[in-house]
Amino acid sequence: MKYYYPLLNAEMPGREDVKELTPNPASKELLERLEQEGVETVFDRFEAQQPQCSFGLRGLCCRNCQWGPCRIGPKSPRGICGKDLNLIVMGNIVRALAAGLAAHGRHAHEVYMTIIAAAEGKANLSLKGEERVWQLAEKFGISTEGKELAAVAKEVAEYLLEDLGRMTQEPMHMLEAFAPGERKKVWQELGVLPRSGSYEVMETLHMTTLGGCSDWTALAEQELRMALAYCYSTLYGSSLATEILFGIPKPKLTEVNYGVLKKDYVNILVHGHSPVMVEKILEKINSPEIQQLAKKQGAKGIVVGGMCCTGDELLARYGIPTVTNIMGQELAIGTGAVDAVVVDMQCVIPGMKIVADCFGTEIITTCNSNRIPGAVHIPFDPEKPETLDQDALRVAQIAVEAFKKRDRSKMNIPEERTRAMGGWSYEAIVDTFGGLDTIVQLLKDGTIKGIVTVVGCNNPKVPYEHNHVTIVKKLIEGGILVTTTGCCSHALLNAGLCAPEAAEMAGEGLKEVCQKLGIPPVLAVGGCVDNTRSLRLFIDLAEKAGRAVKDMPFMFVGPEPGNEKTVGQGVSFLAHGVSNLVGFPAPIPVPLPKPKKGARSNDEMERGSNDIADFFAGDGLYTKVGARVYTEPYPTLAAQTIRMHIRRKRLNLGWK
Ligand code: BF8
Repeated sequence: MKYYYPLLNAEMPGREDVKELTPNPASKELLERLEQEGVETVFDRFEAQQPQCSFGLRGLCCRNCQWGPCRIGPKSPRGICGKDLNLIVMGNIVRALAAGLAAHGRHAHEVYMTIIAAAEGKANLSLKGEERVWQLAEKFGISTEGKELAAVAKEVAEYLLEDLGRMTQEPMHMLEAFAPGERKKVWQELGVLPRSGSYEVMETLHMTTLGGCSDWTALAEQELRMALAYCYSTLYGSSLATEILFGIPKPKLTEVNYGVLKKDYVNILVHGHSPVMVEKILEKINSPEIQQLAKKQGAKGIVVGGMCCTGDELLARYGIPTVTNIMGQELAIGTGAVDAVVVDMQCVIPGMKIVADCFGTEIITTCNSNRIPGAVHIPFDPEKPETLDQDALRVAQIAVEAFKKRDRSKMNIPEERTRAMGGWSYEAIVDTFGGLDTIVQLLKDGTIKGIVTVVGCNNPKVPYEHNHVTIVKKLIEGGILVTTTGCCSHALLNAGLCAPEAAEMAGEGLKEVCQKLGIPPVLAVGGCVDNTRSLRLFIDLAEKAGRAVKDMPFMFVGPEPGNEKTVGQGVSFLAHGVSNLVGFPAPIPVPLPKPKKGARSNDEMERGSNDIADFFAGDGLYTKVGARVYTEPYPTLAAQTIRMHIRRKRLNLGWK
């Protein structure tokens, strides 16, 4: 690989490495094409940034006040205020989690407010997930006697909003309703039960401001507290609330990948995270009025393709084909066939608009938090939902009218189309297997060796999508069932691992089960907020097995962590006792081995050490929650580490 960082004991790819290793031929084709056209992408900008700052890479730079920036090294082991390595590194990690919580919190807020708008009849939306409304009402202890669905849904949404904004020390409704009893006790003893998403973000920024908390272990506790707020007030809440609005997904077969775009059709990509306005836009796109408009423009029809988590949501509910993830967004526009990209919130990179301008692609923004200069802006505001229908119609019109402007000389759609199955909600998984008891039995008798959720972003520090696909192939070969979300799921969907035929690649046991049920060994469960579907599965399976989650053969894997949001994902699972494997060491300094005093050979090494690495990877966190973080950038070694972890858990359980 082109770049080697001895400080991290890791290598990073250059463009040529990416072209050689990326598993999707369409990505390689588009990369080469954009290179020929002289269009810059994330892959070029990554190279232009080399070498990256070694302080920043290890989390050793503090920019929290105007005295700094301060960098920690042998010459200056403390920042100007006196902060040491531990405080700076942990402060950076905890602030990243706060930013991630804020992002998912804003997403959750939009969904909760939309339920209220729908329930009050202000937004023209029906509540399709009736079953979820009654279930949550029961879990929250809301009386339903004599009440209409809408009234109960509104109360449920208000409970969820409380979890997002509570300022006083009362239990969180979602945590009380869904967390395992064993964990509540652990968290109570550790003193890490949170108040709400908003409160914990405020407290974290407060603790890490100049002259704030000087005890890194207290920041580490806040990390756990905030992860619980993140998990229950934003992720879990918004996943269930989206089901209230648009229904609980069921498995469905479709085709994905860049080849779903069609040259004579209007091609519209939907991108971002919030599934609210896009549902209405989809309704308008399917209306006779917009279909006729497309014909009038000379198109044979309209293709809608999904990117990032909005794409995952639509795949799950309607089988809308997904195209790509965060690092493929520029490549998708590079097909020259995309007429418009409709974006809502998060993971929409500024570089996308630059490529869009090269290809004449219309960008339409629909969230006031995610503005892009030069884009058409038609926002959705759940507190002013009256214009939702007319706004969605306008978005659909503009997207379709962009077809006329397409420069056909620049068009080059890769052929790749891949069969895939999406829609794996919690209920869909449990029902398909025939209940939790059956899954527990399959785990106990070793037919399925373990369940691993492989998720998260892309990161240019590893070869694009290579690690996702390599790791997962080796896991299913080893009889491990995989669930996936987010950008990772796009890599796995496009690689054909989410199609029932992929059962052929699975090891003995898992292969037969998947073939019998007609399902893939890799289950695409949705967008990143839907990681809570996998978490819920882990919690409920452990309960059925009569064990704690920490003892079960489960793991959380993020081969390409990128967005700040992923910090909270990993720590949420850790707090529940599920160990993590991450694909890149930063921003925790790696404890590199060093020669022993007087050593005469390279074999005589001492284990390097630092408190934060020990906390996450050693016994610090493990003694508190029964889980730790493994870091491995090389995918074959990563898969071996995961399989070893699963094997160790099985041995401890006495399962063969
Ligand atoms: O929430 S995986 S890059 S798209 S943050 Fe973003 Fe990461 Fe992709 Fe969805 Ni999740």
